[in-house]
Amino acid sequence: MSERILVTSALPYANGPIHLGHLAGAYLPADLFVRFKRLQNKDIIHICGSDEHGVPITLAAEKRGVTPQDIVDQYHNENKQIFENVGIDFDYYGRTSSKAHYKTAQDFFLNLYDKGVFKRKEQEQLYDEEADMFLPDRYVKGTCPNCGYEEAYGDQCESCGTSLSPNELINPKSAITGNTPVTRKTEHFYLPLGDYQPELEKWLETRKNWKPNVMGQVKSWLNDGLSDRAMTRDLSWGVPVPVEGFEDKVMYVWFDAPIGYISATREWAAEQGQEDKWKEYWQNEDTELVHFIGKDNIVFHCIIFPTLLMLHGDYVMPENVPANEFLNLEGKKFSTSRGWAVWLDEFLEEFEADLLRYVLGTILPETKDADFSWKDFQGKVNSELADILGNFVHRTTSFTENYAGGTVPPLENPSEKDLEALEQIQVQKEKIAQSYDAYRLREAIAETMNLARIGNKYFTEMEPWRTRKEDMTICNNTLHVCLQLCAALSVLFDPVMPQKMEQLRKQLGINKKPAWKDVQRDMLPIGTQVDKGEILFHKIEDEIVEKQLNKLEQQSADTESADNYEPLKEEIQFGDFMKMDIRAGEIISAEEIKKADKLLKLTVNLGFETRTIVSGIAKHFKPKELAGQKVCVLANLAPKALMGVESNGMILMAEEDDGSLKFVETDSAPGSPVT
Ligand code: B3M
Ligand code: ZN
Repeated sequence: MSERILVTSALPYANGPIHLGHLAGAYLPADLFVRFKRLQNKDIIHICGSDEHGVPITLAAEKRGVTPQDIVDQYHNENKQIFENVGIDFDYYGRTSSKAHYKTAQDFFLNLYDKGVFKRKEQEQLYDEEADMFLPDRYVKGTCPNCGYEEAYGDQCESCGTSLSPNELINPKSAITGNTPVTRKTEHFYLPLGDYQPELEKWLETRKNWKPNVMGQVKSWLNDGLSDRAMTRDLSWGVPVPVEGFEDKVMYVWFDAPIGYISATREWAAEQGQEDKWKEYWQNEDTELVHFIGKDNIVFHCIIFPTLLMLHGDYVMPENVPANEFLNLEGKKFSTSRGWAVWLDEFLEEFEADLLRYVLGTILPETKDADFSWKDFQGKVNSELADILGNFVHRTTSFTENYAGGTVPPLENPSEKDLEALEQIQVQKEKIAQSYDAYRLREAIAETMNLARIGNKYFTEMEPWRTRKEDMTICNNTLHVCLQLCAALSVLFDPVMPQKMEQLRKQLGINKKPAWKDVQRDMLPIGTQVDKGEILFHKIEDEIVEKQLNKLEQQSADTESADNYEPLKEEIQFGDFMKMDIRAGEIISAEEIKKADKLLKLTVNLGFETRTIVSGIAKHFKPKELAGQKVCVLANLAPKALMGVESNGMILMAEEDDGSLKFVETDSAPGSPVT
């Protein structure tokens, strides 16, 4: 390992809250690694932030009827706080809507533009005539040409994982209006990845220690042959393209987002008053750049961004990209739209962050998809944290308090077994460090728990409850060894459970946080005051887990049924509403209209006048049953001729999900305003 390490975690889109799946993909593994390296006193920084551009953001804004800025402001702040609450300790959490980011991204773009890297091409792209816009990426949905999934996005099929372009979708539909798009010509800058493939491959060959799941995916991209990728978009939300004639276009989100790592590092440096410090991390060959991401981001971090970095030339290339596979939930894919998720903020209302960090850490999807289940969560908390680690610490500290005067007893004439147990501190410490260094974090955690297992077993075998009556020297030796093991654990487990380990160190009388190198068999000086303190881990009862399972089922059922409702229309202002003049009315008579089987001609009493209104309710009501029906009428709607009859207003109706219609009734006197 080199002098300096720069760790980045994928910038989450600021379009929704963070769930357990996100945490297990990138942020927890990154944080474990960084905390371990910090204990080793390495020069390491952890950079992350919000990805605030791209179609996921604008679509979320459209759905909610707010601006993209509203969306990113909300989720940037929320997500930043959630990460803090779960103990993900970033050195800097930036955002790609910042001025500094715009500047960095535009400089980067111009650098490549000036070098003539981009190909300028005019191509046919999908266009929504009603919404009057091009439909890049997720603005189009349709059938996947690869697997036939009908809800595939214009950039990717979530069912089979194939990456797509909008033109490839069968039966494409606009995500905004549902219309079938037309095609129109538009001009964009393309990155001709194929031209740089040989150079990229040469560099990739030097990446010997990448995970097989990552290299496997990279190889498959390379085997298919890399093709041109558009780096600009016809959208209004994003970093403006700094080239004349392209002012109304923005950068492709995957062009600007990874540059966000650089911008955030610059902001981090500036915040410390050392403007140029970011260069030590990005522009010094002695720095190792490590990207923690989920598997769906592999192509961007292992192929596209490295190509951009290579072409720019001023920056370090990634040393490693230890991407994770996906985490499932109770055997099914996490899905925000289907309500199948455990949200972090809600989780943390019920459970301590360290419990989650431990359990998720033991099941990280490092080599294949993994599954989080509530039963498993309970099982690991109860049988590992409480029964092994917690029990070992509790036995040791309470025995010390009760029978050794509450201080660390000396080690006198240690037995073979005592020495063997002490030896394990060094043995496990090395194993754990090796695992962390190889990004095998599950293994690191398992080996750490193994030290607690060794301690627990040793305690049982030494039977201090017997020796305290027979030979206090032996009992003291046992307690001495166990206390040293507890002290070692309080550091070795620190990357995983920082809060709990601080609590443990307090109990053990360790006031200053030790470093990794301080973990030794004699870490705790003889005579140190030990306090049994509070129990570290409480068991989780069955009802608690059942409650969570029910909540998940309920949430998913609620979300599914919410899907059956018409989506809300775009937000309007109060003034828009006030323009409508709705009045109480009463139908006097109704008659059919020739050749119009859906329409009825109604005569309506509005108090101040009687009007003719044509209404599309013929399939639902018979003319003769309508006389006397109380209604609400939009009375200031411009007149319109329908099948030769002039209609002067509109009758308000409610439509149920089976398509049936009901009148919106009022008992008020005809002519009364409805507001
Ligand atoms: N926002 C995709 C994601 O959240 C994307 C990552 C950007 S990393 C530069 O999965
Ligand atoms: Zn597919």
